Amino acid sequence: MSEPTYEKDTIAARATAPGRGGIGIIRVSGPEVTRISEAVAGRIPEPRYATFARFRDENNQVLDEGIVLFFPGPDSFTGEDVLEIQGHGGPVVLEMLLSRIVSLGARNARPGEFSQRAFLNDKLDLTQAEAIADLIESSTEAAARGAIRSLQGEFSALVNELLAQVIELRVYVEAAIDFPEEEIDFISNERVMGRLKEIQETLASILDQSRAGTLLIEGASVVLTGKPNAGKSSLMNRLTGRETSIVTDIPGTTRDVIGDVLQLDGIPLRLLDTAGIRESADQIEAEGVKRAQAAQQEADLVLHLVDASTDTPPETTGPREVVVLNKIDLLDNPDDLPSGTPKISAKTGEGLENLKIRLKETLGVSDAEGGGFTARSRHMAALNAAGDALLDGKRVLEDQQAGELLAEELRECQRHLSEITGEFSADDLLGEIFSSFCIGK
Ligand SMILES: Nc1nc2c(ncn2[C@@H]2O[C@H](COP(=O)(O)OP(=O)(O)OP(=O)(O)O)[C@@H](O)[C@H]2O)c(=O)[nH]1
Ligand SMILES: [Mg+2]
Repeated sequence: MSEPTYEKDTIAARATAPGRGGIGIIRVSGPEVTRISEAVAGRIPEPRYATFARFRDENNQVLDEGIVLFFPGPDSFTGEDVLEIQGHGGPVVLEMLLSRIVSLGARNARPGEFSQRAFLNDKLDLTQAEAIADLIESSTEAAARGAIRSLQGEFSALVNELLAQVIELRVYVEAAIDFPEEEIDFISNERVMGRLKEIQETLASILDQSRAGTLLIEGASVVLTGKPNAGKSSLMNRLTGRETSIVTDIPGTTRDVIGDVLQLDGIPLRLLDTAGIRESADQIEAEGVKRAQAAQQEADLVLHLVDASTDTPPETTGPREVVVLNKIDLLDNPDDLPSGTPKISAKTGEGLENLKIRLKETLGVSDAEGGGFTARSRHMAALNAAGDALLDGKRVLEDQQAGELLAEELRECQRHLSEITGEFSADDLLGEIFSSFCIGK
């Protein structure tokens, strides 16, 4: 492990949520921690032992009493000296304590600054730091479990394994280039192509798992579309269990795009009900149709509802579009409908469980509860870019037998993968990531 890079300034922030609570914790990190501890708590507590203390202001008046914990660097969360002051969780008393600490030379921490220091001191890699924020933000149990797996380094381990494979191949290719008399051998060498394929397969499997992980954190948007009266609003209300949208038997009821959320086995879905698609002379409805079409463009998934009692399914569908046959309660023989298309009744609830299974399959997360970890779109983008570099590398090898160019693409691939764990990341990217954290984390 590299030497911790001690920051000059000492930072402080309340680590517990604002408002009143049984206890409130202030966290301090940096070179001034021991001096601040002596001034506020009258001592430097024994490392990692809960120590009772009275916290005093500059006139020796007691502000509060509670527990102090001292974690000397480098074996602390940030890698620096860290002090945790646990007082009573009232906003005023904590503010007084924090002001006292700031008057002693600390400054208020920026959002995510403790985690950023942990990252800079090699305590966490970037995916682990992101997992902390994701864990705090988790809106479902599956997301929280996924974030914990990422925090424990499961995602980084997969990426690092892949990275090691890429580096190994790159070294091999570059060595062959350095000995041109052997390069001919190397190009005809099946081993290089075989290794490339293996790396592509590993990457594809990580991408698969990340897709599920991204959904756990970021969710997916699902747009309901179809002709007027197909039952979109009825299905919306069924799925969410709330009377969010107005349902009437008048075609053209819904005009605005109406959103509600739904948990689908731990995946947060944003469900959008829209106006039925038809030509309309009504100015308000026409605007609704326009908005419906715009919402469809941006959706992760489109549920195209068809009234099976009056209509037939469309012949062609888009890639992210699932056709659903509704109102099967009105049919004498619903089994005669084409198989493979989900059949439901928004009115009776029939077929809804199958529809949910189909939804998950289409989103690519039939097993979200399984062994998923959280991932972010940033990770997906980097994995995709790494995959593109591999494809290009394979092409130059096949078409031009160009070892140099292959090595170049492998370097590119390596760079994208290192971006994920933060080994190679631009400062502004880091700033962007950490500034989205909460203060005190
Ligand atoms: N029998 C039966 N009626 C249904 C079903 N789903 C919806 N309906 C009825 O169909 C009519 C239209 O339903 P909505 O949910 O408002 O349809 P919509 O697609 O939102 O219609 P617009 O907002 O006008 O585009 C209402 O009278 C519903 O009660 C179903 O599964 N079976
Ligand atoms: Mg409607």
